[in-house]
Amino acid sequence: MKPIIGVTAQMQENLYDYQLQPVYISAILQEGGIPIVLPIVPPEEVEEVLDLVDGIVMTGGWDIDPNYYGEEPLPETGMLNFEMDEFDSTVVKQVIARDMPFFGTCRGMQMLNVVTGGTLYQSVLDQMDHPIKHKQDHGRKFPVHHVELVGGKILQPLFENGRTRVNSSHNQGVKTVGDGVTVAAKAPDGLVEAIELEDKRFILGTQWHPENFAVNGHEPSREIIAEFIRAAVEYRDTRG
Ligand SMILES: [Mn+2]
Repeated sequence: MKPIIGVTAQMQENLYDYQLQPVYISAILQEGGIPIVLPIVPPEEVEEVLDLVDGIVMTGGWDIDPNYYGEEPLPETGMLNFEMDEFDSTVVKQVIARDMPFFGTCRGMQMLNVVTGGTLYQSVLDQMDHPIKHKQDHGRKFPVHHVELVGGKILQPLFENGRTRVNSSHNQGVKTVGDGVTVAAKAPDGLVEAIELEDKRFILGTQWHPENFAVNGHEPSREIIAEFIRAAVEYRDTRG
């Protein structure tokens, strides 16, 4: 049986509108998982929702409320959604407690960092000294900047020369990392681009979107998702 992968969606202004880029679904299907899109439910219902799945893909989306890491919002902070922040942060907490496989991209990676006690740049462009371009104007199918693979157990073995070129579509970024968090990749301007919880089965966040490369046959990106799916199978088989 294929593993069931819960995929978070973005809630729009209207409570009844969800948005999800189909590429997440395609990439999970391609590597042998069965994706299901998760509704945003109150924190007390998250546990039962997680009982239904073998892994979580936390997708990109709105900025995270800076109150989560003890800051007042700067004018540069973008759109916030309080129900999503509450749901996503609860999911991350419980995923870590269960040691359930987790792959977060963009906002999903930032949420992993914030939940573990890290902080964010509310605006990479305005708060970093000499940032490179992190909000590309072209499609995510094409890269914009390099990253160096600097640590962790998941990503580094997949990129032989220790370096790759990634897409980039973010306003916020990791400023300080959380507890137990390993920095797995860095951009040339020093910005953290991937994090892992090394003592867990598979908990990975990438600031970029490997799913867009994976569906176009980029082997290391495909392998990131394939390894996540394998971890979900293992999790399912060992939780009894
Ligand atoms: Mn970037």
